[in-house]
Amino acid sequence: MGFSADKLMILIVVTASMLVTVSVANKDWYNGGGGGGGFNYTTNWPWGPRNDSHSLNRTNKPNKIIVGGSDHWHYGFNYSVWAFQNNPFYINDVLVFKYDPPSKSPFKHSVYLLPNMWSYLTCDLSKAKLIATTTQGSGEGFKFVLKKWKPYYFACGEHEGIHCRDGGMKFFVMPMLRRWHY
Ligand SMILES: *[C@@H]1O[C@H](CO)[C@@H](O)[C@H](O)[C@H]1NC(C)=O
Ligand SMILES: *[C@@H]1O[C@H](CO)[C@@H](O)[C@H](O)[C@H]1NC(C)=O
Ligand SMILES: *[C@@H]1O[C@H](CO)[C@@H](O)[C@H](O)[C@H]1NC(C)=O
Ligand SMILES: *[C@@H]1O[C@H](CO)[C@@H](O)[C@H](O)[C@H]1NC(C)=O
Ligand SMILES: [Cu+2]
Repeated sequence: MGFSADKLMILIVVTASMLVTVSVANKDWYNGGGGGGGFNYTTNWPWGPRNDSHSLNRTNKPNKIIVGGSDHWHYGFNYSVWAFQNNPFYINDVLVFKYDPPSKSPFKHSVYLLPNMWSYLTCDLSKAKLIATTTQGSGEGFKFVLKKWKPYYFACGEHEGIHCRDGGMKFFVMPMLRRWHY
């Protein structure tokens, strides 16, 4: 598989997102969560306005975040953009993946964790770990707790990676440490 300009672009975008995440987290840290300290959430963001009610709620409680919001987990939604727009995520936040089981829908989905950035960029599922089968997204959805301070690379594993590659069904998050009580 060649290294196309497209992939290089994604790499740059992904790296930029990490920097943005870190800098936002630091701002929270230094301001004690005050009011954003002049960081304009409307304009200082790569993809414009976003619905970030979860991240602006400055409590120490973990948030429960539905992946894709009302779009849930489906083919053809840009989850990497969604993840950008919903940063920051915090340790112990819960991601909820919702999708219909094969009995209810012709479109099957699943959730895998990819081992590293490269497998994420190339949608290489060969070393991926299945965390939710095609049936586990039904009802209340599949819940995944962001337990550690590390990047998590999520992808749908269906159609030999096509959902990941062409369907936008991949994103990563780097959960931040939650501020202490104040
Ligand atoms: C952020 O930028 C938007 C668009 O320029 C503006 O309408 C809004 O008032 C700004 N908010 C703050 C807090 O400066
Ligand atoms: C943002 O999301 C929250 C919870 O998901 C919802 O209650 C709220 O109406 C949304 N706001 C906008 C502007 O979409
Ligand atoms: C923030 O979270 C607290 C605790 O979960 C909740 O009671 C409160 O309604 C939330 N505020 C907003 C604006 O979402
Ligand atoms: C998602 O959006 C980003 C930014 O616009 C773009 O670079 C990327 O190719 C999109 N991914 C898909 C699968 O459409
Ligand atoms: Cu899928």
